[in-house]
Amino acid sequence: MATTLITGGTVVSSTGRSEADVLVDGEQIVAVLAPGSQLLGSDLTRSVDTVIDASGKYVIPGGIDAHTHMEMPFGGTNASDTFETGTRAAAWGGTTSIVDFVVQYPEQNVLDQYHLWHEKAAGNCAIDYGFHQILSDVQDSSLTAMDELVAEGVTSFKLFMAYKGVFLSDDGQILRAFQKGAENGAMMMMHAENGAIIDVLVQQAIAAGNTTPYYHGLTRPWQAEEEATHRAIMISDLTGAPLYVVHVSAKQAVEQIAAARDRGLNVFGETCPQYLYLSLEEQLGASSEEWGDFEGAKWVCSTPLRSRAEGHQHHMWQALRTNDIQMVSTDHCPFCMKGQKDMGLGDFSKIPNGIGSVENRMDLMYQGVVNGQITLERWVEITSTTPARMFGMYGTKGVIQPGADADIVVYDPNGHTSIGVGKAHHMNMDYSAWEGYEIDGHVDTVMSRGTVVVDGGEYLGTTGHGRYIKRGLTQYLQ
Ligand code: DUC
Ligand code: ZN
Ligand code: ZN
Ligand code: ZN
Repeated sequence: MATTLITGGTVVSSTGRSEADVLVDGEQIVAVLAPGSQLLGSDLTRSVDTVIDASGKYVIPGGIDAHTHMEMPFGGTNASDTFETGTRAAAWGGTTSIVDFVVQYPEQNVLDQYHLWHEKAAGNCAIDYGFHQILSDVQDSSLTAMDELVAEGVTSFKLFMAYKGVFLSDDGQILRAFQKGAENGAMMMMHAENGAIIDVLVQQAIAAGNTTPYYHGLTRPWQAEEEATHRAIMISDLTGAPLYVVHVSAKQAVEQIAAARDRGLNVFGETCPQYLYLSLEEQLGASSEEWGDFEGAKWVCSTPLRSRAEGHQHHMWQALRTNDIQMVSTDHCPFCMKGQKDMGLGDFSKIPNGIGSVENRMDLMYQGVVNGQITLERWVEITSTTPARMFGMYGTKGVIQPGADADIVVYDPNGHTSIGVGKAHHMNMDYSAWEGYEIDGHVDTVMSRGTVVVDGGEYLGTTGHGRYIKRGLTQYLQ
């Protein structure tokens, strides 16, 4: 099998950094060595097949984006990235694993949907992929399916407190699913927004003629997020099932999670780059020649962008530092402006909800290191190591150590990345949510299970290289 030595770089883990060479044999890391090591008396740089010079660069475990929606049917259309285009874009951005959400809508059979997602992904992914399962309108059959799915490596289940008729489960249904999670060890994930409140506010806004994208955020207030987060925590406490709150954007929701953790509960929070960098005020001010004030539709997602004046973004960075929030995923759910987002011209409630960032997460979070918001080690932790532990992949993924998959990124802190300028990105979108963002760093080389898939601005990956990750139970309980 082919051997590769990544030499001269600084290997960064969630707990520290050191100058070290990484030896890869086939699909796995076989050694992490002091620089210039001789193995069995021979000079490694001469005896390996390939040498990657990482001098002056960081060598990190490949990114794990634990929240994506490739080709998801949603909002009257489909998320615009397929598994093929979305995982290719992920690879470009230094992400080597995704965990995508199998969707079950009401009336659909959970296991049929799970098999359908395998059909969509198999043979199409550039990088490795696992699945979470979305449960809508929980029924008895959903509960028995949960046991089967855990055995298949789908060890996490997302429920919704919003989106009536689409995803919503009532509190009794949520309770029953959490009871099952407590029994089989699954991680229970929650979309924590009070949908009943939101539905009324949306109707009132539209009736009053407030139809622009800005009102999407105003009709999904932080109180609806805080209340739902609290309710989810109570159901977690009552049942003993661990809770992972997805796409947390409100500082008050963070406070609920922090308080629960202080009580010793297994409650965790995820945020996304959009809630760290973007704001409702910017959405209000967004305007273009092409779209007028509909420009703001580019950033319509749920939970919504929050007010900077209220301090949500500032608080979210702090929560990332203090581990009140444990990790960053993208909630990659891309839609084009033309033909998709524009369904909501004249009625913001018809804009498909979602932002695509799977390609940009590693860079955007690295900029947090440059800006002094998080440490280099914390960057690795929130983008790779914790996602691996949270979702039962650690050891194989999320770490550079012998025996782990050779999912490795060589990141250049002296490089530069201009995101999305002139639509220059690899996601299947006709715009970038991050156009104009400048990153003081660059993804140079990306290796997926021992195969170089991106190198020096060139794509070398292949459709179908990515394999299904059969995950174990969470390794992150406190
Ligand atoms: N939020 C989004 O923005 N898109 C997909 C589903 C969700 O909860
Ligand atoms: Zn959600
Ligand atoms: Zn999502
Ligand atoms: Zn570079």
